[in-house]
Amino acid sequence: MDRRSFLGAAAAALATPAFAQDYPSRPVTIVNPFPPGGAVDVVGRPFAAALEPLIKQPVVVETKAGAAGAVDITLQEYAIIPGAASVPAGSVTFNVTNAGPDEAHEFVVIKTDLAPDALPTGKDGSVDEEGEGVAPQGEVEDVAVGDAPTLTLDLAAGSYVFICNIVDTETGESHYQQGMRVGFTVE
Ligand SMILES: [Cu+2]
Repeated sequence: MDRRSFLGAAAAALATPAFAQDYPSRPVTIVNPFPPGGAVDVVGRPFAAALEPLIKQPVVVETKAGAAGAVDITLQEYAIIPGAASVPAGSVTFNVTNAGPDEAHEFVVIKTDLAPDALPTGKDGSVDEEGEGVAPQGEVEDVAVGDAPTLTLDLAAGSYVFICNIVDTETGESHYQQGMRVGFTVE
């Protein structure tokens, strides 16, 4: 449900005749699936305050963290594929899956204004995670084929790059150089 239909549904629910009688008999909770401080939150709290004397019941606006800030991430040879191009700032849960078919991967979240293919690298081709212009926010290491870990981070608005920074010890190939890098936006 988007913000507009959420508010529309809330207004419609309150416009019913039953509302003017003895309903509701218990505290009312408005669940806001968007991050605190967002458009719904800004409208929802004054709305709740105005509602309380009318229905003579406490009205609580509850923010469900992560309900909107979730992104599916598919790792494979050799790409990182986000299920969305952007997400609202705040708590973000990444649902990571390694689709393989053969190799373990990792998922590293880097805040940077650099292009995905322009991060500073070391001699082995891997990204220097302490390099200039690169601010790692968190990661999941050693994700085996078929594994599906989650990673929840508190992310500020800005530009990000997701990478897999594994270097194959047998072939010496860097997964980053092979294409496991993609840009992402937190709004
Ligand atoms: Cu990899």
